Amino acid sequence: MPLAGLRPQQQQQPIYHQAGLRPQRQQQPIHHQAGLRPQQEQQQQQPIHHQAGLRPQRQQQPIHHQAGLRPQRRSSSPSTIRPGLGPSGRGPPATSAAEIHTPPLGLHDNLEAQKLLDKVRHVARSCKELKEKYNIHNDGLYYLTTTRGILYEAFCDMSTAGGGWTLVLSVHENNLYGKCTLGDRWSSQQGNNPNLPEGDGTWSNKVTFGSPEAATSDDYKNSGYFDITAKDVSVWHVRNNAEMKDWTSMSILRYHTETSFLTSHGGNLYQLFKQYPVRFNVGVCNTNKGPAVPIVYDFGNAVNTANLYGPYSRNEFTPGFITFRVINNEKAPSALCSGVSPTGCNTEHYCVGGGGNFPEGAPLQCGDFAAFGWSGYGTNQGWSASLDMTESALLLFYR
Ligand code: KO2
Ligand code: CA
Ligand code: CA
Repeated sequence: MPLAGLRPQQQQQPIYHQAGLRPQRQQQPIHHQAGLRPQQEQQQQQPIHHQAGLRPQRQQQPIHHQAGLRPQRRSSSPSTIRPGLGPSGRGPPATSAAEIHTPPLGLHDNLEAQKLLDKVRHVARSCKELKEKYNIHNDGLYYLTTTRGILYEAFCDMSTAGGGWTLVLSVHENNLYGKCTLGDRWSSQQGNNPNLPEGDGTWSNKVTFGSPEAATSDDYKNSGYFDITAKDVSVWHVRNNAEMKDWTSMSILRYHTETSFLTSHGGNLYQLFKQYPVRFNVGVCNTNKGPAVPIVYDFGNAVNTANLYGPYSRNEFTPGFITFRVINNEKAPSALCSGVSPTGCNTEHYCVGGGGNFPEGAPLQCGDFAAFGWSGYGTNQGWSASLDMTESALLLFYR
């Protein structure tokens, strides 16, 4: 299914429905236009969320209860007093300095607040949970939360092979000529350096960066990368700088796994790369390879996958797989080989991500897309990947 339906359905509705505003009231005096309802006029001393009519039920409770963010009630304590709550933290609203100085909500604020509340009505740990628990089936951005309660926004692919895919990372090559320089977050931004065998260490740490809308324009990693317990991955290669609504039409390759391979590797890539460190000199080519998992194509096939890489590369891999933590002739690891299973040891030409030390021709093979341009930038000759591959970001989803 195309990405046309990127945004949840309710957002298609007329504005006044979303916001709970009533069109016929807009002729009324200013405080009515601002989204106040008549029955609440006498209650204008109440905290803002009451005035705005945002909370139809259980108006005594704080917003995070309504939003379902906190399953259990918090025990009251003097240090948890919030604006609009009594000293107990849950009594009737009391006047506080914060509300006295807060200006009344305008129409615009009310609309945005309602949209936000609609969005936080369903918060889950993964897109799969959103789909299964709440029957959400539109592709788009949703809030997710981690085991520790970190709230973040992620893109959900609810269409491919049954949906429920959470975008957790993108590997983007901003400058193939920069060798472990700025933007090489999935290898090293600190130069090719034998003293930094893990480089930036991104594959096995909890650093997050980027944003979903910029996933095709810069590297991206969210908390789902290490928080979600998943079984399979899906990968899209999408033309750099493509807009989210165009991601499927601007992709050159899309596939997913169906073997539940992550289950036996800790449930996500953060755990898998603890087992298979992306670190210089932890093993030798082929002998110490991580899992090579067969793929099912959603766009493309084995032949055009092979052709995304150079002719020399094609001689030393088998298409139809995704392979994790491979090691090249010089003991430099790559994190993943998208679409292929290596049989040879020049993996730097068709695998991405790595540590901080690529000895051959140093520093020429160091970087997120390693040595994709070894035989010329985007030439698709010798060891070089195609221009399409070189200029597409790798988006990886969990399910
Ligand atoms: C080449 O010409 C070359 O590249 C090899 C690299 C590729 O990763 O290891 C060797 O350096 C070789 O000596 C030579 O430089 O070989 C199949 C021939 C390519 O690019
Ligand atoms: Ca990068
Ligand atoms: Ca080589």
